[in-house]
Amino acid sequence: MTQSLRGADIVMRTLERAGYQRIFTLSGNHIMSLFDAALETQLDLVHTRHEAAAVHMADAYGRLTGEPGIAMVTGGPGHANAVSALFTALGQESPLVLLSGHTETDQLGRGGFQELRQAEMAAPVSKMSWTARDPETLGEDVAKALRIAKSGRPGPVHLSLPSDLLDARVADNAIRWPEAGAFAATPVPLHDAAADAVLAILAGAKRPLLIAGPQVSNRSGRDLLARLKSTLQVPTCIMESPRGFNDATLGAFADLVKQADLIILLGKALDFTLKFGAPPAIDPACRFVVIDPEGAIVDRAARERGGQIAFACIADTRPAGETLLRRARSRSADPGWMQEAQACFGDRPQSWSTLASQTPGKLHAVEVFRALKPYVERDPDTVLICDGGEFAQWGQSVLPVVPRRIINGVGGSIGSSLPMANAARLVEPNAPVIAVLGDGTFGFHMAEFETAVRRNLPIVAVVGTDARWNAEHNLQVRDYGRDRAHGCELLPTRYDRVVEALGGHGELVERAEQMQGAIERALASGKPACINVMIESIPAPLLRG
Ligand SMILES: Cc1ncc(C[n+]2csc(CCOP(=O)(O)OP(=O)(O)O)c2C)c(N)n1
Ligand SMILES: [Mg+2]
Repeated sequence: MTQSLRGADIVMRTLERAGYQRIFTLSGNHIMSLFDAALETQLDLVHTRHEAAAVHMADAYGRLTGEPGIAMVTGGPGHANAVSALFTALGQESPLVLLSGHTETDQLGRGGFQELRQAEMAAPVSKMSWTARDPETLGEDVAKALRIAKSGRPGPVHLSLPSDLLDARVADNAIRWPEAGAFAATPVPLHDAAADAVLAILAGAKRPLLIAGPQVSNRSGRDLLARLKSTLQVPTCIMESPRGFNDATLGAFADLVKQADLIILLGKALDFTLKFGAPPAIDPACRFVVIDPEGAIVDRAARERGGQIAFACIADTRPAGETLLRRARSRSADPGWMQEAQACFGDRPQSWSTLASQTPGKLHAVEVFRALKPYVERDPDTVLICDGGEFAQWGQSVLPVVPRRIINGVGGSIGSSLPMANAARLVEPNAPVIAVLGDGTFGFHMAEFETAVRRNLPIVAVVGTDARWNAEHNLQVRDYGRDRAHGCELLPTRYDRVVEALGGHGELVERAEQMQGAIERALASGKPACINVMIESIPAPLLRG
């Protein structure tokens, strides 16, 4: 007798074959066959309280491991909830695959249950988005999704799975299992001649700068940049903040970039974060080298800066960096420029070391991060996640850029840090996982503390409670006047008690000297913890105008 498998079994077994152990999910009618099929595999279903949280978890997994995270949600409303989170992953070039259940094929166009044009809905926020058509080829669909997510510029990919395809039985000999190579990224190398041309241009530059894109903002990417810096003798940085030149992490970047005579964009799109490369922010005599996995991005740079482009080519970012290193000859760089760059990146106002709160019962943001700093620094594997408005900006400027730091990213979408911290805890079982977020931001996914308690994921969330959506409040004050600020008020809520009620550990901090004890107890509790710090409502630090 011929054996057979359900479409759902083919999907789950393909993921298992690809080496996966975990899927981030939330149940729903269209995907219960996949839940059932998971029982025949070693796959662990980590389920969340909102579909966007499942996607944010897959995003964090992708950023930390470099392999696509897998999110699985139900069709219609589940898919709609999940799509918002793809925006963050797309902006931050994070590889992930979103698998969404979907109305039965024969109900399409007839008002089927939770019918929605899902692939169209996900298309603008993913690298590729499609609906599976045949049960026989479901495995190939999954492999293709994984391959696209990590090829070229990494990013999210969406695949909708109609429930009738998942329920269909396919005879063993009709199943089209993907070839072993079908999971691997399709490489686009930087050829030696191209690398030599770039190095020759670099040799002629006096004040070069290498700016990389968000995809290198994890440990291996930062390591690559450090090697490029020391071998090529060129200052390097990652532009991954929607604040662009005002990214507090980059110190006096605006002063530095203004002086550059050559900017090498290594997998960094010439976009708003770089003021489109235009003067006066960047010298009109500055030349650009563009190395990017996407032809469209190379094209765009050429349209923006035409005559300033000294060289441009299509190549994968990390392998291109390695090729440059391999082809590099010793370069006699100006040590003054390297030192100046170092000083600019590290530039922080002296006054910060003594800043203190002027308000009884509330801390200055700097006091919070001064206390947190040694805990972030003491373990090289620490994962630090910064999320939200002004409070998190202070965090990003005062705390060190540890190799495993995660920020909202170029997309500037707030709210992902709690699910991301949970995913980071699964990836990193020992070192501290610390999320730094505003009180408004805390509300997006506070129910994920239930996920953390249920799954025994001891994270520490440091929440700056200023009873405000302060970043937006500050925009109102700046652009419309103090008397026209409204619609951004919150309550000074006891988020620490919310977390206690969900089974975690809570700390309330109202004075600077309480910080250290609160951090120690939170870490020692072994539970998911929230340190709720009452803070002064102050604007984000602005290092340069
Ligand atoms: C998904 C999303 N919604 C809204 C915004 C706009 N926004 C940016 S920062 C911010 C305020 C954040 O408030 P909070 O977390 O309390 O931090 P604070 O600025 O008060 O320190 C808002 C509403 C955004 N960037 N992303
Ligand atoms: Mg706030």
